[in-house]
Amino acid sequence: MTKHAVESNFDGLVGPTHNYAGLSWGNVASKSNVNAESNPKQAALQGLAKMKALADRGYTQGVLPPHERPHLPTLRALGFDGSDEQVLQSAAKHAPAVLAAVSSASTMWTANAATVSPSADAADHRVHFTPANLSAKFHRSIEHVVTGRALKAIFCDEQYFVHHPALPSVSHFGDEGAANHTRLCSHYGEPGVELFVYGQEAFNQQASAPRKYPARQTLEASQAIARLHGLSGRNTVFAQQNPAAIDAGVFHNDVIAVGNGNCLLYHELAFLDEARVLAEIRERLHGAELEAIKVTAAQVPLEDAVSSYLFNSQLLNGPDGMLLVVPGECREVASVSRYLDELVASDGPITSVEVMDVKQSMRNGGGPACLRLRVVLNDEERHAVNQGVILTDELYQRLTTWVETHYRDRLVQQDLADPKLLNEVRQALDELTGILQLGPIYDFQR
Ligand code: SUG
Repeated sequence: MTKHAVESNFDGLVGPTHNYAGLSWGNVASKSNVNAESNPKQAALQGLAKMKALADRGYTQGVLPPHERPHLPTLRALGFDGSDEQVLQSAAKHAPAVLAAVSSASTMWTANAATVSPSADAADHRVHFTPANLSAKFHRSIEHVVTGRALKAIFCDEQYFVHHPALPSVSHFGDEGAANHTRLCSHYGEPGVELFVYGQEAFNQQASAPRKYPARQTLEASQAIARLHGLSGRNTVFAQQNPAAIDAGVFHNDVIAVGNGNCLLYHELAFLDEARVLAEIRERLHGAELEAIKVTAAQVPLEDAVSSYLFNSQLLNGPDGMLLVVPGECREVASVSRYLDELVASDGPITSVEVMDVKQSMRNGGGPACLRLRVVLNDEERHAVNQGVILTDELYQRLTTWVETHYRDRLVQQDLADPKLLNEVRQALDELTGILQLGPIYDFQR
């Protein structure tokens, strides 16, 4: 029997050290804004405003906490010692790039937090979570331990939820989580097709690979996740990303395609073998008709897709068709803005577009879809979630006040060595775990 289920979105709350350090080779926005001054307070408020707008529309909206940054345990593991102040000073003097990496607020992009498979797809009928090892980038590779703790604190009932450790943290199993994973289905509560998109095969050097920029996700990692989650060949499809797209700055599949329900919106350069991918999805879609909306390069050139982040939108079920939540930049790029008008005027499943301002995150290559982790939950599972993280009007007000109280409105690279910043972060996060009822998830609390 099909159970009623909804898609909930868990957004990453932007952390107090949000800054532009140019850490992500292959991510065009990150490189072009290196050393720009950031505004962590504005970034966090923009993220909260997006969450509130979707909660107000009736979507189940959750919050995932930022991590402790700068991350002192990592600096100590790398040989910096003494008091916290000495560790920071020494790292700033001898290894400023390392200090920048351990200070990134990159956990805000929770599409990279984990891969999640709904219970309707899994052999044991439980929801499966695997935090992404994010091994392609040092600053992101330190996320998965605390991400795992946060997910366990939120989805804690073992009757419904299964938590796997991250895959081995080596390039062979590079895993970027839900940013390379899309689920298509007829109803959320029914078995669906899980589409795993990878950039490269690790054990087959002959296979085509990008030349300029790194492929962060391997086929072998995607296959391992599917095995761990108890998925079968009948509900999985593996697709290679077009290497030309990666070389144009498409570092995750969610920069070039987005799916929801039976609808897949994608650019013609998204997949290497588009015909096979679509045929396999159609074959496994359990009776539902796939609505594949292909955007051609003539409609939206690849570089416009990357600069506008058209595909890094949230595609959501609405009362009268689907809603596409796009970043403000989409209205600034002529080809994309024109395309969006045509899209909603057409007879297709996407009937409305809403624009969100997440510019602070966009400057680091993170649009609306990067900021959220989708978790499909049936009614019983939804009740089993730690309700402390579900956004209500009251929680929104509390978090807004919390941000206004603790966040700076200006941050540059030199500030990262400031011991006062570390204390501000710890004080803020200590309070936050109380607000969200998470318990002691941070290293400094243990
Ligand atoms: O991993 N940017 C992130 C952006 C992640 C976007 N996520 C998805 N597409 N789902 C990344 O490249 C830049 C940080 C800096 O340069 O300061 C950064 O990590």
